[in-house]
Amino acid sequence: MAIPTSSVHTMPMRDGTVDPVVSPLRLDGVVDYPAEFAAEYREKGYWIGQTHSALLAGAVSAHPDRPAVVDLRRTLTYAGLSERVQVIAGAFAAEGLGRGDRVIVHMPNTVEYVEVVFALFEIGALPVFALAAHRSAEIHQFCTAATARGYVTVDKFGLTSYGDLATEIDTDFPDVSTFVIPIGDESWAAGPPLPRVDRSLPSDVAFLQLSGGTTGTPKLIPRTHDDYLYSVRESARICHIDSSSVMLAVLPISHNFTMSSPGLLGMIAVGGCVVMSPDPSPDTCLRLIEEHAITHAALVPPVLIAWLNSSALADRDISSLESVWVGGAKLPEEAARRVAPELGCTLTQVFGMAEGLVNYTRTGDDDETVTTTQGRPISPDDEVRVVDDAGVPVADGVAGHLQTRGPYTIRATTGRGAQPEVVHGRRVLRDRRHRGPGPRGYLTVVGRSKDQINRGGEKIAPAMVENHLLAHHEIHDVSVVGIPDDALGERICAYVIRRDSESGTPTASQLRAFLRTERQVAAYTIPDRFEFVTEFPTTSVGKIDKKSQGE
Ligand code: J2J
Repeated sequence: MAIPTSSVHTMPMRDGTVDPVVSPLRLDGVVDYPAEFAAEYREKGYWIGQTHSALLAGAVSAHPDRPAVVDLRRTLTYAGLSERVQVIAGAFAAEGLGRGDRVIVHMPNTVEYVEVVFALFEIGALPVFALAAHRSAEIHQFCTAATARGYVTVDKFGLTSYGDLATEIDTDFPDVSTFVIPIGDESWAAGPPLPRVDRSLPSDVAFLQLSGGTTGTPKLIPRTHDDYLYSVRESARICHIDSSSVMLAVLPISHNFTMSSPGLLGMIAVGGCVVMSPDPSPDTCLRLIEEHAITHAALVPPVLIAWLNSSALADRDISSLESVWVGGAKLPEEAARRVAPELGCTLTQVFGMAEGLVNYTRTGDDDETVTTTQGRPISPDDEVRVVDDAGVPVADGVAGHLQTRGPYTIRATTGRGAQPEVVHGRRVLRDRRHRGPGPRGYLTVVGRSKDQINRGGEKIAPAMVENHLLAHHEIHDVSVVGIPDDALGERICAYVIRRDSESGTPTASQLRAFLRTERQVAAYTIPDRFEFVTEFPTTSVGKIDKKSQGE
């Protein structure tokens, strides 16, 4: 979705700050919640009129001296975080960034990440949440799709250097202000702090979240302060976190799961603490759990399984762990059953999506429910139905496509104007095949119906990978599919028809190198397997039969 520049301009005030009195921010291409729904969500107390900046301000006044964010280099209390946020907000404003500007945040799990994101909220700019794993190809796409005004990254992290990419963006997008943050060094923003006032409205789009999407262009998902923070507060309540909770951020912090279910924002909502893990390996994470008395962690199934199978488990005291939240991809039942006996904590299954709807298993659910279902929705006003291929609702317990709308799921209209069957997300939120909702509203994911590969929780649009491969001059055609995999759920396989079938080139390793160095795509989108064929299987209507390829 391309989002043209908003028509609302910020009003510089005499003291250089931005006028806090604002009219609604309009972004073309973003569909508002219909007025009657918005009124109901407010009346029911779901939307409380809070911005992300106000959320942090609340935590700062309630828990100024408690630790908020910790990484390998620094610990910030809520008061300390707030001070840095205002200074960095001042630096962004001095560069001319302000309300409604889209700013790509491309940073690893660090204290600086939290400072930057809240500084952007503070000036009313919209962070666009790139993943640290993204590379030049994806960042270029985001800059275009979001009509970005800013790009924030770090100099280097671990073995990865990000600074060169900033130079590239500077050259390719003259309108984009770039910021390269030296990790662990506070001197990069040392100017006067911006006074703390709300520079956005609770009904404004707060940020653009990314989704793997299903097409060749990235999908940017607009979420408002009101709707997102409702899901965050409820997630915190459902997951029983409070100011004594300590979450280990294992997955990329930009991902919707780590951000909000209940995630970083849930921890801030209750005054808890987030410890940033530089990587998801059992060695690093189990050590951090022991060192920081971690109580909670959000994990994708392959990471959970790696922890369960790790020899480090025997050497570490992880008794502080209360619960692991597991989602992003289907958790195998056998792994689910190992959590309580082997990690000594409870399991919460989380089935969520960046578009909105989030489901949790609940405390007090019987073992069968916790190990075999992906939970039930957060809100009594989440409407979920499961329909067949013709869009007709199926009976309880029968598999079909999921459709949903509710108080924190993005909206789109079907066809012309609003119709009763308007669903959130798209005309039909075609998702995995779901069984349910059963009588108690619990959902079980049983398969996939959308053209998206779920590689251990990382979502990949086959069309995106196909487009990059088609840029290779020795490739005639290509079809990318997900193939079943025990460890990751799915892996990526590319069926390639060479231009010259006799030549033996390109080889799989040449194609990997081509994607990595010439196309500069994120490593997780590079096919795990290449199959060289002379034709693709087709369906009876002549379309490529991806289903039979994936088998
Ligand atoms: C099976 N498939 C799942 C699960 C997501 C919390 C947790 C996860 C995400 C997320 C999120 C699944 N079992 N437990 O945003 O807030 C698949 C479904 C879904 C897609 C969404 C959150 N949990 N999935 O994973 O936007 O196919 O969000 O539609 O990245 O992941 O992917 P994403």
